[in-house]
Amino acid sequence: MQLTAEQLAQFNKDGFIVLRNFLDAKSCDNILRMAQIHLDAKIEPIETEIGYDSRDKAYRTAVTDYSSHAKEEHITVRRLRQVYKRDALFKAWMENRNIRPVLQQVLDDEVVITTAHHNSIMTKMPYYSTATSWHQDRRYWRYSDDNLVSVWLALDDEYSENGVLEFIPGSHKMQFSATQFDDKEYFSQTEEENKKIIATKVSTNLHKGDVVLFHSLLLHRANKNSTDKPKISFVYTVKGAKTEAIPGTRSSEFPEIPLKKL
Ligand SMILES: O=C(O)CCC(=O)C(=O)O
Repeated sequence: MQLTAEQLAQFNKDGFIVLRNFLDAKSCDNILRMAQIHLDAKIEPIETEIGYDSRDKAYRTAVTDYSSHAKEEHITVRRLRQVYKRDALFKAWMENRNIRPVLQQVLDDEVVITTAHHNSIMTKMPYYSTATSWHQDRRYWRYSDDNLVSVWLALDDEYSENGVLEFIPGSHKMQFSATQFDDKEYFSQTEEENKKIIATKVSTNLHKGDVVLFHSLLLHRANKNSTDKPKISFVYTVKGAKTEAIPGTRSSEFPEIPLKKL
């Protein structure tokens, strides 16, 4: 598949694009079934609901040991980390050849998987999940430039009540000052200037097999899951081959997987 010139222009302008019905239902169900096995057995490395939200900036920038170290029985898993190595099904999706030409277009470069970032099965569990505040993913990532894009695969329906992603179109190109963010680098919701920007937010319901590509600087957030069914999604991040992880940072501590140009 290739994006049309209009779709590519839309991605560059908005910072995201939805590819409807990209992966077939059977493949999604297979991934979901395997994810469920890892979730039920709480196979490390996992990030718990508490771990996801309570960490400070220094921890999030430097962490390389993704184990939760949570010994309690009743932890709520927020994400399974390092999924590339967990199962051939996960690896196959991250190396999917149909999406590669699209990734080459949006990166305008050859595609490299960064296993340091995202590389996750992302969950929103009923009752115990929390909302995610407005943020740019790039804030804890250390690279020579911003040419990184995340690939979000909906494994089932995603909508406002179970925490579908919301985006601020064009925010990947906006210039912000440090005062517009709080001490965890979430985009402050109380700043008058920010309120006007937040008012331009958009979101769209996703269905099984839909993919959203979004730029690493795009402001996004999500509600908590207030339904009684878990929401489980797959997200991984790719970068352009010319974009380099800064040595000595967490971004450089995990293997990169260069994908053959198609
Ligand atoms: O599912 C969510 O709450 C959003 C997750 C997210 O944006 C992130 O972890 O970067």
